[in-house]
Amino acid sequence: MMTIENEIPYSQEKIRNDFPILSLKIHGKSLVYLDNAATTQKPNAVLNAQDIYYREQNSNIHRGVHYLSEVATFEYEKARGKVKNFINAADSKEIIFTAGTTASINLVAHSFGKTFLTAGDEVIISAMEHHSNIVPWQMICEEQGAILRVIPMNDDGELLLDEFKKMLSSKTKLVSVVYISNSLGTINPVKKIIDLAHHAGAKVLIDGAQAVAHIAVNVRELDCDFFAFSGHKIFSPTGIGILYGKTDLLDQMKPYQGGGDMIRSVTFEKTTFNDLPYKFEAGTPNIAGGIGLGAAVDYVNTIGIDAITEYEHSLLLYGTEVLQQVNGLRIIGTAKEKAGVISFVLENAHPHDIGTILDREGIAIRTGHHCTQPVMQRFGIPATARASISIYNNREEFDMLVRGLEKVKEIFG
Ligand code: 7TS
Repeated sequence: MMTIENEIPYSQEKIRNDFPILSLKIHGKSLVYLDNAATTQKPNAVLNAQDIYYREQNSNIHRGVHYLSEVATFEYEKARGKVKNFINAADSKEIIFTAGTTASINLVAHSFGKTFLTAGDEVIISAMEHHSNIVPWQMICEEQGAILRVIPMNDDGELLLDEFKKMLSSKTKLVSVVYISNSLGTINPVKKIIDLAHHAGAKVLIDGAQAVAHIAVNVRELDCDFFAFSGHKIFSPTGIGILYGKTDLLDQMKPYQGGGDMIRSVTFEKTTFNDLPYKFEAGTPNIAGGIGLGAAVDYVNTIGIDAITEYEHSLLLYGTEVLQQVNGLRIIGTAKEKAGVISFVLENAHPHDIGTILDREGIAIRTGHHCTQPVMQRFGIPATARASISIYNNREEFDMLVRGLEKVKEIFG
């Protein structure tokens, strides 16, 4: 077995020690956490930042002149700046705090949709979208009389770009696609998709939920119009996320929700809206979550996103190799460009049974449709078992997963 230390310039042992939950015993066994596509664990740096906020800085933001409010506002806005730098946005006002990817996509669907979509216009998504990048578009298309179209994929789980090209026309107003599929692991050629869509005059939203903790994201290089992600998939708390949007577009879009903080002045006759990003941030936000996300970005920067990509890729290759040796196991999602998500089915065993038996071994994987029912329909299966990787995982854990699967096979034959 290869050592990890020569592959990542930050020792595995140190990384594992940064995450207190990893030392838990589950059913008397050491925890093997391979459900990172659902949510990542949190390092001490993030836990401490949240704790300090609640113990020493807790106050509402953007309103008080008192000391605590100024400190809380400063820390929250500092976190916004960290996210801006992390994804290379042009300006902090393009970074909108939301509750997560789902909230970010709903914001764009509603706000862009109400501003720009009219009857007969088209929105294009792909066959491998998470439900959160399907349902909001179905809802707004129905409301506005627009048409929703879907880019198909091949048996490896790769999008058919030639089909996409044929779909594009002057009617296409928005293309919304996932960067990395949560159920197949496919890394989509989003730069190419963005360029093609722009050529047709359409705007592009990238669902970066599974990308942001695993590969470098540079929104200006991609030239995407919107980019959405969740904090909890990048070592931060739940209930915080980001919508990046280009200033000129966000400026033209109607606000999503009304309330405090998003206004400049209110009378019963007329309300004027606040500047970006506050126009889209109605109400008291998840302040501790935002500060936690800032700490998570610092943490990722300490390790280095490129080192993370490289390490996780080598672990993906190892995991794929050992899992393929399990008799009767079939991997779903075999794209050439893949990230650390391995979905599989096993002969004679339902994914839920696999998950339950592995749980008794302390191994956490996800089973089900992963909120991508159309992907399951495309592959003619009800569900998969899914192991998904983060920086604290290692080869021993994949060896344990394989031993766990051998137990499943003993039971189900
Ligand atoms: N888009 C993708 C690609 C996702 O993987 C997820 C969550 C979402 C959007 C929604 O993110 P949320 O934070 O707003 O819920 N994916 C998963 C998963 O694979 N297992 O649990 C959640």
